[in-house]
Amino acid sequence: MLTEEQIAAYRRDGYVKVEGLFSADELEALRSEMGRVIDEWGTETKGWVGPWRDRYLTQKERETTKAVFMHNPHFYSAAWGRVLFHPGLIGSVRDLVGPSIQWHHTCLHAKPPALGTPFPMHQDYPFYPHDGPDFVDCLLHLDDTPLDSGALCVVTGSHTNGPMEHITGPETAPHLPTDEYHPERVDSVPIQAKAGDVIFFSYYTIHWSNVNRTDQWRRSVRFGFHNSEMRPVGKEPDEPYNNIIVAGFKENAPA
Ligand SMILES: O=C(O)CCC(=O)C(=O)O
Repeated sequence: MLTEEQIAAYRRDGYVKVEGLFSADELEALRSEMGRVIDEWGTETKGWVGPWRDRYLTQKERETTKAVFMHNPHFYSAAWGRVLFHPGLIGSVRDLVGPSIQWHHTCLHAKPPALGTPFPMHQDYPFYPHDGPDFVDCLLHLDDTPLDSGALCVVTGSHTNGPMEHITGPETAPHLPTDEYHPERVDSVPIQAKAGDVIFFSYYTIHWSNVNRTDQWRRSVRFGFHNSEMRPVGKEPDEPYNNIIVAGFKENAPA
């Protein structure tokens, strides 16, 4: 599904952007169904909370950012359920971490026009720690995402750090310490995207994104998939850690 170059880029850089996985009709259905899901079920918040906001936003902006986040769009729309078995998406994930793939989550991150919320520098690992590297996040863009819409920015090669210490707690979303990890201190690469593009990135890859300053929505949906041999960290052996197998077979091997 992916080329040798794309697979090599993912392994080297910790991310790769892939175009053309979805047909125009598939994309249009996903865009319009998501619009309906947001209209009927969405709730606007100001976005992730935490002390990091003081370092990423002016005082006025801190109170006026907007976000619509939503898990499990397939609870509302069959089109979104079918994506979990989309040959192009799952074939690509298999090329990166396969052959046996377990779905972990689907989550909408929508940044409304003026002033869609930013995200601080972080890895996704602390949100859902597992016992290996073969966990890939797939950011499907539903809208064209130019730089000033808050495009995803990644720190190239940072996945080789493995899991890093994050600021965590009940009052904050996990994020890297802002004194050390802030876009002004650490170089990152912005990945502008077209609607339909998917950015595959390791859950170890450091990333962030800025506010949406355009007059258009910037909607993207993150799918998390991992090799089915991996197990969540910190769960008792008898706790359930099963979820939908979207490719291959989950063997009952010791973790
Ligand atoms: O959608 C974005 O810009 C970033 C989202 C993010 O940080 C994440 O998916 O972990």
